[in-house]
Amino acid sequence: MQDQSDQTRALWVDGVSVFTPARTFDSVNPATGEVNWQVAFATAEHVAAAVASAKRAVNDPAWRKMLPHVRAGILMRIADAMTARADEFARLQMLENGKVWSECRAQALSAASTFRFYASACETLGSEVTPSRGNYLSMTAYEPYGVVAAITPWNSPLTMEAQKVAPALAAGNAVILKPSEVTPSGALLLAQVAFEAGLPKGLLNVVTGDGRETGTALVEHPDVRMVSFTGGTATGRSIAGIAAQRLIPVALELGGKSPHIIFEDANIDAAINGVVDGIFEGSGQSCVAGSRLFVQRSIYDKAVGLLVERARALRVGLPDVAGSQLGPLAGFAHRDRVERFVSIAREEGGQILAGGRRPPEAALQAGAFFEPTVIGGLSNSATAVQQEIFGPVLCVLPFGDEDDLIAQANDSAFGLASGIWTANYQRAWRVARALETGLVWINTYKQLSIATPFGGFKDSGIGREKGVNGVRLYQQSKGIYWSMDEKNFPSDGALA
Ligand code: TXE
Repeated sequence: MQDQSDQTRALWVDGVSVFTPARTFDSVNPATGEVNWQVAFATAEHVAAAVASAKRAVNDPAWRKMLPHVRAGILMRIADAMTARADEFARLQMLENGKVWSECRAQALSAASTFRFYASACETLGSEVTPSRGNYLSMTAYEPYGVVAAITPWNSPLTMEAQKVAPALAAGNAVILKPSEVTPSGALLLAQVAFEAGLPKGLLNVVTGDGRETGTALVEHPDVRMVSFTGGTATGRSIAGIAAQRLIPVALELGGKSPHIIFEDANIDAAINGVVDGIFEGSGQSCVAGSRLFVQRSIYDKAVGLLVERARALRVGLPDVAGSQLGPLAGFAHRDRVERFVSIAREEGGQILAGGRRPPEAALQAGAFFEPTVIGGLSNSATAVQQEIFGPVLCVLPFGDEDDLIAQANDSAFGLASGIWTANYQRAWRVARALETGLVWINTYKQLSIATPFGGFKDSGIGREKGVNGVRLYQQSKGIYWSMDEKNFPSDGALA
C-alpha cells in the first residue's frame, strides 16, 4: 500500500491500493464521536481508472474463459479467508456504524457464507435447452454484463457487499464497489482478502467517496453496464433516472415501512419477542425493520403494555460492551433526523409510550445514541407512520377486522416486508397473499436466508437479490437457435 498508516485507508484500483493525501474524509466512530482514520476520496479520475481496469479484466480470456468450477474455487477461498478474518471485518463495521459486537460478528460470518453459496451456484447453475418448434435446437445461454457497479449503504455493509459482489463475480462480471462513506473499511478489507485468495486484479475495485461525486461518476460512466444499489428511495430514484437515460439495467433495494401484525389469537409472548427484535435490532437501522405495528383492538392494551415494558428494559450501550443490546445510530446527523421524526410525531398528536430521547447515562453522551421508542395515538397517515425513520422508533396502531388491517397495512408507499402473528393458518395464508410486500414472515420475523429471493414491491425497489437466481440479476440471456437441417430455412419456403 502507498503512504498508508494505521490511521489511513486507501482505495483499490487495478489491484493496487491508492492513498490520496490531498483528499481524504474521516471515518467516525458513532459510539464515541472520535475519528477512526482517514479514508482516501475517489474522484471521477479514480472512478475512470477503476472502470478501465475492470473492463480490461473482464475481457481478459483468463477470466472470460475461466471454467465455472475454477471461478467457484476463488469464491470459496474468499469465503474461507473472510471466515478466518471475521473478527477483523466485524470490528471495522462496529467502529464505523456502531452496531453491537455480536451482530457485527454474525454479519461477517453471514457475508462469508454468501460467497460460499454463490461459489456453489456458479458451479451448478446451468443453461437451458428450450422447446423448439422445428428441426433445430434452441438454447438459452447467460452472459455477464461486463462492468457492474455495486453501491452499498452503511447499515449492514458486510452482508450487502457480499450479496452483490459474490453473485456478480459468479456471473462472470468485474465489479466496482462503492461503499457508503460512513462504512468504507469492510469493502477495502474485502478487496484485499479477494486478491489474496487469487481473484485477478481489476475484477474488484473499491472506490471510497461520497454519493454526489464518486457515486454519480460511477453510475454515469459509459463503460458501467449495470448498477446494483441498496440505499434510500430518493437516491435510488436518481440512480434509476441516470440508468434510464443510459439504457442500462438497475437493481434497487430501497427503504421500507414494514407492517408487523398481531391478531388476537396469536401467541402473544412469541409475537412480542418478534416485534422487539424486528424493530430494535440494529437500533432500527434495517430496511426490513417492522416499524408499523398493527395490533387487533381486543388485545391492543395488553400487547402494547408488554411491549412498552420490554422496550424500557432493553440495554442501550457501547457496542463493544457485553450485554449491550442497542448501539448508537450510525451517525450524528442521522440521529438528528430520527429526533426530528419523533418531534413531528409529538406535534401530530402522538404519545411517547417509551423512550423518545437520548439516554441519560454519562458513558453514552459522546455517542449518537437514542432510546428504543414506542409511539401510540397516531393514525396510519401520520408522518412518522408513513415515512421511513430508520431508527429505534415503533409506531403502534389498533385494527378492527382483517379488511381494516389489510387496507391500513397496504396504505404505504413502501412494500418491502411484513410480519403476521396468528394461530389461524387459513388467515395467515389469506393475509400473506393480500399484503403488498416482497417478503412476508408468518409467526417469525427477520428470518433471512441467502437461498430466498429478497426485494420489494412499490417504492421499496426493483429486482430480487439473493437466491440462486441472484446470479441471473448480473447476467443477460442470449437465445441461440441451431439448425439440425440446413435445408429448413426459411421454414415455410416463402422466399425460396
Ligand atoms: O442513503 P443513501 P443515506 C434509507 C434510510 C436512511 C435514508 C438516507 O431511510 O435514513 O435512506 O440514508 C450512495 N449516486 N436507507 O443518505 O444516500 C451513498 O454514498 C450514486 C435505507 O445514507 O441512499 C451510499 O454509498 N450513489 C437503506 C449509498 O448511496 C449515491 C439503507 C446509500 O446512501 C448517490 C440506507 C448518488 N447520487 C439508507 N447518493 C436500505 N434499503 O437498507 C448517495 N449515494
